[in-house]
Amino acid sequence: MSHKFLDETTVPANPAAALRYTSSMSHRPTHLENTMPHPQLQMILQQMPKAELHIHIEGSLEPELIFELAQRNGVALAYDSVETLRQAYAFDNLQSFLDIYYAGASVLLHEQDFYDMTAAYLRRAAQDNVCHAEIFFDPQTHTARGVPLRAVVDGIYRACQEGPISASLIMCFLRHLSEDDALATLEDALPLRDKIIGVGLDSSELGHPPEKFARVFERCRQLGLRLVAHAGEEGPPAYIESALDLLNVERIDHGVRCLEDPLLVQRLAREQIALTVCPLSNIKLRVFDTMAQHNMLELLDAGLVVTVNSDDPAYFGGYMNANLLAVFDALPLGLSHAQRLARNSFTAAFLDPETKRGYLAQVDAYFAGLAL
Ligand code: ES4
Ligand code: ZN
Repeated sequence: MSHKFLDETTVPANPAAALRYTSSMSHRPTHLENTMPHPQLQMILQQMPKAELHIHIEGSLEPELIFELAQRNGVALAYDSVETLRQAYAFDNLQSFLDIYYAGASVLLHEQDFYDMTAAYLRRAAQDNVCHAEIFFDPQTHTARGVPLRAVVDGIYRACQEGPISASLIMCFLRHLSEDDALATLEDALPLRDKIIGVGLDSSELGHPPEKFARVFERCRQLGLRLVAHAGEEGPPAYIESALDLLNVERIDHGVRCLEDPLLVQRLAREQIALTVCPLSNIKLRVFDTMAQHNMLELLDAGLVVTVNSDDPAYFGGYMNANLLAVFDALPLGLSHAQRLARNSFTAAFLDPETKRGYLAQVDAYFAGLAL
């Protein structure tokens, strides 16, 4: 609770002044690390305009919608209720999560299912004042079950066209499958090229280094697709380096293990390569034991373009703002970090320069408006 951390009587009545107080505290006493940020800072984190750049749309499928779609489509589930399904969400690493995540996605069969899932996410993201989302989807998870790629892309795309926020699609290749499978998927997607802004690489990281996908990423680059890859979540810093050098990616998804290699950190800072960090995901999958041990502040202090994202919000316990609140709760982050994270989310987005400038101006106007 905030009153444990800030003596309310010392907080000026002017909220902006209270925030300066919060943001100027470089380090909270460790015994108070689990207190919530000051209520005014919480409100700002919630209300500030932001983009989400790392969200797997299949990871936004809430248990209720999984059951609804299972019933609608006559798909049998290994769980008899929403509660027992939710109870199964006890992961201790990436693979244990992926197994249940792929099982959840098995209820998605028709274009309408992909539409409903995406529309639910977009409505929820809008509540968190996300104004723009770049949405990952895993085509191979569905085509392997006989779902036509067109049903997947058209359903997700149709929801994105309808708002309430701006959104674009990033098609991810599953790294536990072969590069030939990825190449065939890309071929399949060519008629849908204009509905996709870029490609990514996800699923089981260890043992599946980026270089396995050098040819398919080169082909995507030639097609003018934007490139990202998961790297340095469970995998070593060398995977971040090979994603940059061999896949030519423009952003790194997760990337939190970069701090193990100081030269790599220098390079990421120099080249301003954005990291799409997912705090609640990192705790659920035990990349860090507790949020107080998360390296977000070190990443920011190293001058990196860090962004905060929800990854698989239905599985990891929260959408965008829950991620922001959790990390600000556990770490000595203040107002200036909030503004930096909001700006970074748009700076790193695949938006045209003019739209990007508009969003950045919105962020700056929002923060300038606080200092009344
Ligand atoms: C994922 Cl957290 C994470 N890592 C890798 N691949 C994924 N797919 C969905 N969530
Ligand atoms: Zn991810």
